[in-house]
Amino acid sequence: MLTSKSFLFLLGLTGTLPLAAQQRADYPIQAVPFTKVKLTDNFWQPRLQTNTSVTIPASFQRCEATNRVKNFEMAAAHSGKFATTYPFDDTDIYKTLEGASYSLSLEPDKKLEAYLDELIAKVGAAQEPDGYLYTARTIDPAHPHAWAGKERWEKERELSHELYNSGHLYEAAVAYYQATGKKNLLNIALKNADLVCATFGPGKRAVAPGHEIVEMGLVKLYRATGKPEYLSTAKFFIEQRGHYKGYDAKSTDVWRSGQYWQDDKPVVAQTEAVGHAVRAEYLYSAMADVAALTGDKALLAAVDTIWNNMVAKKMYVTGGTGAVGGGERFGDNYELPNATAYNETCASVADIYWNQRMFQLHGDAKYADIMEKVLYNGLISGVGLDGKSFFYSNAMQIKNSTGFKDTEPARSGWFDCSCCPTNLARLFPSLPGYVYGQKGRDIYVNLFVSGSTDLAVQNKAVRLTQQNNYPWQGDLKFTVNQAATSDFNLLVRIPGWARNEAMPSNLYTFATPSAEKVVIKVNGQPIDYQLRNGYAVLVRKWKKNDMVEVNLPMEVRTVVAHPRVLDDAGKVALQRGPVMYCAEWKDNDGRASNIIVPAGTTFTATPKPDVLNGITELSATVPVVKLDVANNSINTVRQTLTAIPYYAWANRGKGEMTVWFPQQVTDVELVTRPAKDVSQGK
Ligand code: FUB
Ligand code: ZN
Repeated sequence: MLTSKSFLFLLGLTGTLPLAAQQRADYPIQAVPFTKVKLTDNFWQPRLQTNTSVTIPASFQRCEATNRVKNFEMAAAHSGKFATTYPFDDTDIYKTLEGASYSLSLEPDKKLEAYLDELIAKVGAAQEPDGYLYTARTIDPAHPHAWAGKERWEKERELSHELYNSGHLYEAAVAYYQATGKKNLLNIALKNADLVCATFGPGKRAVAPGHEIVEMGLVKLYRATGKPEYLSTAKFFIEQRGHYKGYDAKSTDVWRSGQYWQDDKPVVAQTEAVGHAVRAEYLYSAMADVAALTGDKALLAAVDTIWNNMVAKKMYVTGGTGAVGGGERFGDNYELPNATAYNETCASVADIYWNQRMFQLHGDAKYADIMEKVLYNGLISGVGLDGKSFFYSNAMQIKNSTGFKDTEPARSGWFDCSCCPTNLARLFPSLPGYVYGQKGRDIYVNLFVSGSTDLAVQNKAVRLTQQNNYPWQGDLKFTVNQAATSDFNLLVRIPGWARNEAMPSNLYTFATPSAEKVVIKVNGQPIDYQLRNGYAVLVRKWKKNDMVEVNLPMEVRTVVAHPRVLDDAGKVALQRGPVMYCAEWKDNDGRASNIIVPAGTTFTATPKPDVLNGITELSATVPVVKLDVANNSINTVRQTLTAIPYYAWANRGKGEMTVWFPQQVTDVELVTRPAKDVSQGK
């Protein structure tokens, strides 16, 4: 891994950088890079391994089999016909390249690197002499993709995705350079970025990019090279939103009003998370980046307001976002339907990026609480335990009676629009980078994952080791290891859920408060600690082998939604630690929609190492509604409810699933006729 200094040196830029770029403002808190954090746990480490050994190879294989690679070959030859469906299909290659690069940073692999070099050569060959790179036009410029427009960029505001492709290219290029020190992909990206900066900007062309991410990508190039144009162009793009004259401000249609593209108002006037959720959350991530790097207070205030809106009114209890399928978008405030929940996997990926940045800006544990919620629930539900089947949308409820038509009841290997599998492929290997943060002497622990990290605190090396069996057990152990005594503050996140807060807003609350307290010991002695912004602040002169133990209460909690979430009225969800649970047909006599969880139900939590790659299962005896068709009657019987982690559903065939349970028979949805074309199980 190269440091940014050596990187600047290699680019020959150190001598020419303006002072402002050398002493640039930045996030007050730095994430400890993923290359400095080694995971040894049983929850994430196997997933990262699967990503490397299954997901990434499968992604490349599918990019080849579905002609995504062929598009680059044809663009290089300037002959043929664009051979896939969408003009952004190039990005599946970029995203997989990015994930594979992170993987290489963690685990060198000469064969993989050679394959990436071959692929990069194909990408380079498809680039036009001035840097333009977009196979959907270059293959046959006289007949570009229907979404691309006759001329370059002419449909960028709508659907061409030219700048979206660029953004993913930049992210991949920085990742590959950092992993290998090779500039092959980086040079392609810089050439493209220089064209973009020469084309767009004050006094040049203006556009609010139709699908954000070029802004985040430009910021990464700016960090890597120090070239101010990359940052100013990112800022320029963000500031273009809300100025297009062709919308109808009064329209309630998300496209006609411009909301779909977050283009209905200038960003500093935006107050709600709106429109296409992936677009939106990439925009908000970029707003945080630019606010951090420029100190733009109005941008910061806007992104804070939007975050509050999303977390208070537009997020599922699993952390999923983007409730509405039509437009893959955020709904209105409190519009969080279960039977038609959309929750695109990419939106969860984007949400991790955004919340990490918010944490780095503010140092508040609430952002890591959201990251944790998304990671353990709505994000990893997106990939099957096999590592090669994926959900595009993440349902909250599957009802047999609807014939599985409303939501996606089973994962698929690939999609025509295959953004989600490749987005997961790039997120997983970078996960160790979300565990710790540092600001001078303050070391933040955001995620609880066994493993170790090597830090430098005031130029002294400190190794911090975590041992735990999270998320299944709440006893966490941290060992501090360094040669000499060291003065630093260890800030351990005390999750909201361990402080009687189901969500850092009133969108979800626990049905009953818990009296259990978080206990912290240092070298075996209980200590009083100060809680600052959700972190237990442990101030100490640390000695070699000092040990901190934190005990988080792992009771089963029932969660209720804000009364304005109509679909959850009279219902509860089940949570243990950070994990949300669901009931699936397989464990519950073939149904899930007939289960009632009355107030006061007592649950047992049982470790099941052999079930679904190792889970803790919840069970309780509860009433369930049964039909007696022969006697034309309905009654309730007592039955064991078995609940599994939400992320693990749909790994054993197709059938009913629910996250929210009615508390009384009045709230059971008594539509029970099974659709004819539906079979349960495999
Ligand atoms: O438009 C590119 C990607 O395709 C979006 O991020 C996804 O929502 C899907 O529409
Ligand atoms: Zn997606």
